[in-house]
This record gives sequence, C-alpha cells and structure tokens, in this order.
Amino acid sequence: MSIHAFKMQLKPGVVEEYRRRHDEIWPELTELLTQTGIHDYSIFLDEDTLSLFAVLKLRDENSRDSLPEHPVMKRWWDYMAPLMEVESNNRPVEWPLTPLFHLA
Ligand code: RM4
Repeated sequence: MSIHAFKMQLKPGVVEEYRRRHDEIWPELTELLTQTGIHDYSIFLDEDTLSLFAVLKLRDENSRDSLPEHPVMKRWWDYMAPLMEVESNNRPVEWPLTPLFHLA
C-alpha cells in the first residue's frame, strides 16, 4: 500500500456544486476507483485559495494507470470540467504533493 497526495484547483463560485456532486458521486465511479485499487480517498478544500488537497491510498497491485482511458472516468471528468482547472482532455490538473511526515 502507498499513499498519494496531490492538489487540484477549483474555479471561483462552485464550492457548493463541487460538494453536491461528490455527495451524490456515481456508484459506478466509486466501484471503478475501488476496483482500480484506490481506497480511503479524501479531498479537502483550502477556502482561501480554492485549492483541493486529495489524499488516497493505493494497493500495491493496482491499475491506476488505466483510469484515464476508462469511459466512466472520462465521463466524470467531462462532467466536472466546468468546475475545475483541467488539461485539454478535461482531466483535472494534478500538482503532486511531497510527503514530509506520517504518523501511522
Ligand atoms: C474529483 C476529480 C478527481 C476524482 C474525484 C473523485 O473531482 O475528478 O479526478 O478522482 O473527483
């Protein structure tokens, strides 16, 4: 198991919509993420900068690299693109975060 953290960026004025969409996250997306090997996945908001801080755990045997090609993942990224800073394919821009400390 490994832990991964990264930043994403929300656009102004969409916090409540971003929260609502995650409160109602598609079952097929949570199933896909779980099948991929992702678990214990949290996203936190910095209210000052609208930066999102994502932290997830990844099983050693995982298929995370295949996610960007999956139709459900693409559909979710298309759906979320108006709310976030995204790449040209609508994947959210992810800025990696460097681990400095962990208390197990
Ligand atoms: C985020 C973003 C991420 C996805 C989570 C579930 O808004 O789309 O890529 O992993 O939702």
